Amino acid sequence: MAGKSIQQFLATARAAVRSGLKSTATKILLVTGNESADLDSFTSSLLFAYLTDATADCSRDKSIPYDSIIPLVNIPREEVSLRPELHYLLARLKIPESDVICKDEFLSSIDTSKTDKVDVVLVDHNHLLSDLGDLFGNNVVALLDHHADESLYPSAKPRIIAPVGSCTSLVVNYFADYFRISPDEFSVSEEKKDVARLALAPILVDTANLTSKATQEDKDAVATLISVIKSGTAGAVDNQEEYYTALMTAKRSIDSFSLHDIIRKDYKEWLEGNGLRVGISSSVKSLAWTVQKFGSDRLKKDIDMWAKERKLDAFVFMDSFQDPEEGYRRDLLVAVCSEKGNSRVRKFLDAAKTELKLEPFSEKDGVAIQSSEEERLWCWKQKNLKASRKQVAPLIRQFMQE
Ligand SMILES: [Mn+2]
Repeated sequence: MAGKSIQQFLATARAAVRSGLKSTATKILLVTGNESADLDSFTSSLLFAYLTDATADCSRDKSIPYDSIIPLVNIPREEVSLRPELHYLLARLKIPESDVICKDEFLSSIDTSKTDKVDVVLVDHNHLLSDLGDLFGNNVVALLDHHADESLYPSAKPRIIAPVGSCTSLVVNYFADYFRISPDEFSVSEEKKDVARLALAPILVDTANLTSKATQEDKDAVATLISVIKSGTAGAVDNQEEYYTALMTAKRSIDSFSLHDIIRKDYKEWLEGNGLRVGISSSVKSLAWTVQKFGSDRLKKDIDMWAKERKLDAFVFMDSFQDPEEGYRRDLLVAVCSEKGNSRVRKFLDAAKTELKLEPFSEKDGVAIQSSEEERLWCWKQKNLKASRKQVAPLIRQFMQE
């Protein structure tokens, strides 16, 4: 079996997008992650698209009724540069950055008046938002995710939502047959090892190398991938710890970023049925680092500007980082951005204080930004370390929806 490598698959898909997908005969399967376009979203979509194609090639009846399978990075091209960990992973796998397919490139390649030509697979989210949602919200045919279930697309097949550490684990386990090493196989191909290396990256990052948030599914997926990567070698070629450390170092390399970039880098936004909008930024650097680098006035001003740009009613800035003394830490900053948001944010805060175990900063934390009733902005240490944006978003949205 001489299948396409993952690099060749992506280059082919990118070429199809470049030459245009407007032909009426073209039936497209679009596989997209969420709008944070983190490693998990990037990898889940590429992996699902590639394995859908690769496993169809293997079967005798070519039963996949698509002319093109497109893995999509759900951000405009210009935002790719805000993801140093993606840059690192692509370089390590020798995938040209120009081969990844971004949202703006895809949308200008298709005839947006013929949306019935596009079937959609959602990975790493279960609600297709913004312009993609407007265009293809009725075309979701499959979904695999690990966020709170919004009970949409009941006919999607498969429809797998499970609270695993990384959505990529769900994709790996869904395609377990592809990774299974048959007893007569002496060593798997380098092509397949690269697929496993790709899949391993987000799982290690999302579970801190299986030390946090890892479920049995994540552990099973990692065991599967490692056995593929190590097959036929003495085991010294790939080092899991080194891989994890290199990915995390890349992910934290944001020293050259502007504050505006830090705010928009890992950002998600929700528009509720009543027209209220909340945005949540997540940062790999502490609030203290951010305030020290840019100043509290500048931070407040940039939050203000961002809220206006995005028409927000509430804004949340979350961080997670390693404190040299206290270990793993989280902080939470919450800002009211409109009159409508005011009472709702306050109700959220009442609930969040216990739910997220919020505590005021102490002198030694050195965070030179003060909660201010007048400015309607508050910040805390978040002692509930398990609550990431996956938990914080549904909590604040519940009050925004009222
Ligand atoms: Mn994810």
